Amino acid sequence: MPYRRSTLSKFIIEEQRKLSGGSELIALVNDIQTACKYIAVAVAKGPLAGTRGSTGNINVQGEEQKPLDMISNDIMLKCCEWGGYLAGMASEEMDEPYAIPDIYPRGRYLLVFDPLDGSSNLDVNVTVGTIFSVLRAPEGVTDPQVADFLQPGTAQVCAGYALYGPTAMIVLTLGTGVHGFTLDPDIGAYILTHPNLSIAPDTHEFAVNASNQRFWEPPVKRYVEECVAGKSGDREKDFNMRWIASMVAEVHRILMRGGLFMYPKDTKDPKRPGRLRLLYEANPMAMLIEQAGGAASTGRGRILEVKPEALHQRVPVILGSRNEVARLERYHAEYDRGEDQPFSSPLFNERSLYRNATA
Ligand code: AFP
Repeated sequence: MPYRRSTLSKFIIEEQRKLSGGSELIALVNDIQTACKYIAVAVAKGPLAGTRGSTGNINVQGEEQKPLDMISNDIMLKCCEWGGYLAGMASEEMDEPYAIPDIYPRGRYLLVFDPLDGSSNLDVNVTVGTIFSVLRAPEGVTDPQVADFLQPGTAQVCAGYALYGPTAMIVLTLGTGVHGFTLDPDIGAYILTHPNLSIAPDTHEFAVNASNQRFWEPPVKRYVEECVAGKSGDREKDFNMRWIASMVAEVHRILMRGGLFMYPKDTKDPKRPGRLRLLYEANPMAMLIEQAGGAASTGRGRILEVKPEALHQRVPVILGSRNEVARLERYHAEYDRGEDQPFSSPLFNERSLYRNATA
């Protein structure tokens, strides 16, 4: 009996009863799901709607903007601006925060989002997604400035992503566990299909862009070398590797079957401590991962405790099965204390127990 299944709308109303003052938040999540339905249709139509290719524009990130990046961004703004639940919005695709038009009432939440994460995969038809995070606006703030968005991830009241893949899904947390909903195209509703997602503490699968190996710090090199060495190395077990270049797809895989994902700090661009953005990629994903029993770290500390200093700030990301994240944090700590295990010295190509004194 399909009508007996729980929908996202029904689920969040039932969750509201557990949350203090959650009615506005629930209504905001409802507007977000409406936006995600529109984006799902736009992504699915793709070349049929003439939305492939490039706009020729470069966004604040220095990345090429796809037509669907801008269409998805506009859909999020238009579906969420009118309800009276938001004081403001910020997005990967906008240099500055978005002011709610004066014709609409303003509310007490802030919405930050990446409207179409993984969009460089659109032309090759690989899963992409929308990542969203909800914060409370500071008390009394109705015209939020950048500083009002610069809150640590622990301040999030809701985080989630929409996934546009073989099926369209929304996975979200309101702070009481992680739950997955699959879009039923027959009725246009997201159906609860994955309640109470939980990540296994151990894994044999890791995801990293290995082409950046030469730019990694030694603790990351050490970890990946051990995974690649498999049974014949220190880990004494074989690992599998994945890299989809779409964070939503990688995090979803980890929520489904465990694993480790990392885009670590590297020296590829000294001005960038990492590739992924803190406010609308790392923080919402970190909240989901932690709520599902995993861990999310910069390598040297919990992502959710990073104090943001800029709207589009980047951060190193290591997340997934908690025992693997803990191992990487240990390797970083040993490296920082000069106690790391043998590693190849970039200068003398020899293995030494301690960092080369001149390094
Ligand atoms: P795009 O949105 O520009 O495709 O970037 C996707 C992303 O931010 C994240 O989803 C991926 O994990 C990561 O970048 C892939 O980065 P590389 O292209 O360097 O592998």
